[in-house]
Amino acid sequence: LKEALAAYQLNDPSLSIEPFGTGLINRTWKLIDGGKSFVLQKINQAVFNDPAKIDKNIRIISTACKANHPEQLFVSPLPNNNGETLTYLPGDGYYRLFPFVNGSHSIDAVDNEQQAYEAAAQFAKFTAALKEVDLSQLELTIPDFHNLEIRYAQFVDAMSTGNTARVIECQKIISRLLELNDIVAEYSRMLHTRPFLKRVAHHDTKISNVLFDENDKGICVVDLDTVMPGYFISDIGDMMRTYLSPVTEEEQDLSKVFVRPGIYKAIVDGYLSGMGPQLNEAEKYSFFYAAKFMIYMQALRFLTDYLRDDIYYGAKYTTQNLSRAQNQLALLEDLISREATLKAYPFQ
Ligand code: GN1
Ligand code: MG
Repeated sequence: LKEALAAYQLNDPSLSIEPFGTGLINRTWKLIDGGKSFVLQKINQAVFNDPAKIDKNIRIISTACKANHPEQLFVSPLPNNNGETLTYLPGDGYYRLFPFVNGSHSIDAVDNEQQAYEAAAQFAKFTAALKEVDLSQLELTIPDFHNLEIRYAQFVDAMSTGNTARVIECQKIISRLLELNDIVAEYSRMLHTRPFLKRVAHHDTKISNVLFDENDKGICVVDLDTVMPGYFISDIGDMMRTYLSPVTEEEQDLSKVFVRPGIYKAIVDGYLSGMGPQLNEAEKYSFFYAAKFMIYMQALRFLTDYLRDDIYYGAKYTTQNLSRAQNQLALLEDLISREATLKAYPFQ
């Protein structure tokens, strides 16, 4: 990391460097340089093939946010020695450095309704603050990132082109995911009838992407690599996916994976607190669909990766991506079993 650090004049031999966070795609380190702390990140170029697009989007949204909502904290990448917010090291890759927000912490699983409410309110505030951004200015950092038709097609393709032994091993979960493809049909209807508006969406609203203060109040959102035009179901969906269950997507004991209705309500309420006035009727009635959409898509993505020998997410143990897919399917099954009561909220 020496060269990357030198690009930011971080040359002090006493600098401490430690791997940081639980992200699956980029590599992240926390640095402590005397009294100052930073977060250094190396961008995964197999996933983000044009990091300049990320840099451009962050510049656009940070400018808009600072102009219209100076009170809102926005963590922008710091300039390197050349004044650029993206550092390219030939033969190595792309890096950026962020200030560490003092007094902040993140969590990997939601313990209580306040955390869920606060996180949802932060993501709502984020999209609401960027209402004026011209969407045509923003780059698609990963085209079709949350396009469920395409994710489904990739899954079906992996069944014939993937690792044959794994395809056979996974027959049961494959059949169930195929059976649930009404969720894709509903997405297709949505694409054609366009009930949802495009806005600046975060596209990775997992709980670890929210900074909290010591009283569990939300400070701001981070991880802006997939910020691009999108639908609110992406953001609501990923909150539901990662906050509803008391355990993370890594949990292998499926009896611990279930939906907490109080958390569902806290997400809806928190999101409406910032975005209520902007959502249209169709959107307000689609919170439940958003949850189904994202949990199903993530189950497909993990299983597709397992069938393709873990080329996207990698795996710390052989069946990790299969087990993540099973975890997501268990969550989806429990969600679907509660459809009648959850869907009614908050429209009794
Ligand atoms: C990836 O790297 P991380 O943890 O922020 C993925 C998300 C998935 C998530 C699952 C660019 O996010 O879409 O929901 O893993 N990001 C990308 O944990 O694929
Ligand atoms: Mg991310």
